[in-house]
Amino acid sequence: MTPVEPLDTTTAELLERFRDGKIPGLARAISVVEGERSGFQSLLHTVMAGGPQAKRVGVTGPPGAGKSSLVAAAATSYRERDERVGVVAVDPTSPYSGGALLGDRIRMNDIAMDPGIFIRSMATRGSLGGLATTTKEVVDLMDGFGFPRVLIETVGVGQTELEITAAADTVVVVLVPESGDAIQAMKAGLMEIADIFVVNKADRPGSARLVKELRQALHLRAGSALKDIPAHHGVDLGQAMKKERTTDAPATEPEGWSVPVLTTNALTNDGVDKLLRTIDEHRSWLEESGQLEVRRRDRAEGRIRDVVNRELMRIAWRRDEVVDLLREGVEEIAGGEETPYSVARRIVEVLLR
Ligand SMILES: Nc1nc2c(ncn2[C@@H]2O[C@H](COP(=O)(O)OP(=O)(O)OP(=O)(O)O)[C@@H](O)[C@H]2O)c(=O)[nH]1
Ligand SMILES: [Mg+2]
Repeated sequence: MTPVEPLDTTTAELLERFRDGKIPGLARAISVVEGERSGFQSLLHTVMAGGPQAKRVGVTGPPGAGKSSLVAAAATSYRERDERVGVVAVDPTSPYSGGALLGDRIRMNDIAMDPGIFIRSMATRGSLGGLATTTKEVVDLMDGFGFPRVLIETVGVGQTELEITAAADTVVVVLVPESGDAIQAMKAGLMEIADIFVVNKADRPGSARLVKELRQALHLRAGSALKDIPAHHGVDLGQAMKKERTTDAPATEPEGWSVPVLTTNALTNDGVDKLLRTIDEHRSWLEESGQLEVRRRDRAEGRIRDVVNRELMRIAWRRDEVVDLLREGVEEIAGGEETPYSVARRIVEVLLR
């Protein structure tokens, strides 16, 4: 394996605590990575050397849909089964930290004492508006620490919602009757990213209608996917599509996973067991179909790009020569001699020299 840079003594000591399974070691490693402190790349490199192991489940959806409540319910259920679980929440409102959410489910004392669960809320978003590279790195730390399952909550606001696929193997999209109809979900690109749809707040009016609409939308999508396949082997596609649209069976994706639409009430736990079973079923499908490998490769590619972008930016803005050109350029632009484009070009030329 290509070495990154040798571990300094502080990082080596930290790694030792981390490897010992000490929660403070994990917390410290997260701070180092979040702060991009010295040695963080070597730390991640060492931790990730074994490849991904954890089952990564992303939970996304519009603000207030009940994502945190569902994640808390799921985490509680895993703990009851003695499964260790890590939670990463990109959640500006962060109900976890105050214990408001988990308080009545797991006593905060128990959580503090329980090395089997670790929750990290992050208010960070990437500089480009997507899921921050740091967030994905924290997921990797939890994986490397040995949590067999990592739940990732991201609040869906437009495009960033779609980025959950860059961190999770299984994507659960949580909607509520108030969040709009299936057409909106389609427009937002949610049909493409959802492995499982959950209509939460099933106690509220309109949830049955949303479930029905989502199922119809999924059928339509499966139908149009079918339409793209050239007709051969004498299959009557028109007939097949008609049949599919009228059945009540879940829509089948081309690769063979039927995106289910489930209902939950995160306050009473209704439907949560079924959701957890479905997540496991999706896992089995990922493994058996080879999709897990495909997704992991896509993620690896995305991560290489992320890290190269970040490294290039560091290299660029750390060079005195570049900073000088920047300062001069600002003056030249003010004097009407240059534009940001001519200045940027000069900087890039210096970097590539
Ligand atoms: N009636 C009802 N209320 C729910 C249900 N699930 C969650 N809530 C309530 O909805 C509110 C938002 O829940 P959260 O779990 O914080 O939702 P969230 O999607 O994590 O919210 P953000 O992270 O802020 O986007 C809270 O007041 C919950 O108690 C449900 O199934 N039924
Ligand atoms: Mg939340």
